[in-house]
Amino acid sequence: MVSVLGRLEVDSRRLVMELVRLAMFSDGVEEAGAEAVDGVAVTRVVFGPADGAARGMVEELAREAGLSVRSDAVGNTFFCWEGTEAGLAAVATGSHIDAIPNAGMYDGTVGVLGAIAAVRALKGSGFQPRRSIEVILFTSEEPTRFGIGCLGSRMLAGVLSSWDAVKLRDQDGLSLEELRVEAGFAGELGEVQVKPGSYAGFVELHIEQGPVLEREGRQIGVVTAIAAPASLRMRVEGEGGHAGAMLMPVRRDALVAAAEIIQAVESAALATGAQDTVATVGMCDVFPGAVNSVPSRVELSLDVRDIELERRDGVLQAIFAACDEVASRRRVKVKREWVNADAPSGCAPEVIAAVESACTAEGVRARRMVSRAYHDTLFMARICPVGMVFVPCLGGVSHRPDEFVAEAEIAAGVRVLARVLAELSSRV
Ligand code: HGY
Ligand code: MN
Ligand code: MN
Repeated sequence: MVSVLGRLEVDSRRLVMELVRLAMFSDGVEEAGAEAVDGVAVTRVVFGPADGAARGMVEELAREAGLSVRSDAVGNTFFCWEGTEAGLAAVATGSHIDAIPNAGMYDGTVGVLGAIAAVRALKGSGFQPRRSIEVILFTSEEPTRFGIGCLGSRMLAGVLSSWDAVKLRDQDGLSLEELRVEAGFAGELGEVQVKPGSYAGFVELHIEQGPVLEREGRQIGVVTAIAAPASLRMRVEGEGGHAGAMLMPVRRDALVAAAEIIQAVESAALATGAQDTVATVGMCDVFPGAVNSVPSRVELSLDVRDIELERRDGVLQAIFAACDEVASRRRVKVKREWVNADAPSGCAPEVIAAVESACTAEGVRARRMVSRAYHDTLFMARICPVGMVFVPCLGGVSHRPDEFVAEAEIAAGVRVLARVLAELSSRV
């Protein structure tokens, strides 16, 4: 472990204020009358007005910290601290600032603003990296706008081709092409994929989004693997009709069929008996959506994950079998469209070791763990050795306005991240 000059001074008060300031950039679609909870509700959809303003704030902080700024054609933005041997492959860190509707203010943002704070602390300690250190703001980590998660890191890693990316449209039919150019990201999508060997390592600071660290009184989670996410859209087609006049025996009610499918999704996940198997139907649109009309069509969005690929795919097969059974018994059609089905990623032993020695140097209580949430690290693992540093969140809550991380925990995460960056960027 590189002996970083002096103690790392992290101005955590300033960092928390920056997180609060960033949270003010929100598209504000909180449902009127939504249950009032503590915390700041943030919605920040990629290429929307709040996203643009938030990006501007982060760029300002990066420049202030002496980092250069450049963006690629899909909106990934790179803040670079040039190393003494800038010809060597860089070491990167970073995360995302987009937020799903009615989310919290720490998911992703801790990994972007915290990385800039780590660079400030390293500069303040007199450290000088041999390899350049890049803080990456990944575009569209959340699937909110285009349906697929980690759009920016998938393209950067070459997992999603520009041919497939140009087909992406949002719910209003607006294309990725028009939206990215309107947001100021021109250039060729084909140039987003980085050249092999561009990065010597990547480490992401992120909130745990689960209860383990808090429950065990640990300050840092040393991530060893990231679960395999799969998502798909389903369309259930029945027969619409008058809610009063259509007799029950002849009905082919799409919503009742969909309800059975949603139940089957939960049962298939529970049936594995493994706590790492999770499945969710997070979106359900009913057509025509009138109280006195029998639903003719339902669109469902499905999210199934597991740290073990075979087990996840077994759950998907069980769900498909249930769909076929419901379809024939209820005489409805169930159509499926894949959005993504990714393999899990393992973190690299050398990065895990660097995180653990940084925890020792900082005297923090840490434990190894898997991540069932996906992150941009899942795709950076396709092009370089990766690791993640988790900090605990209150009650394990995330993707909700009452998501919270204490200042001291954020500060510990930033100090550990800084030490890992110092270590990785000093290696030849
Ligand atoms: O869904 C996820 O795991 C991440 O928060 N986008
Ligand atoms: Mn998220
Ligand atoms: Mn996240």
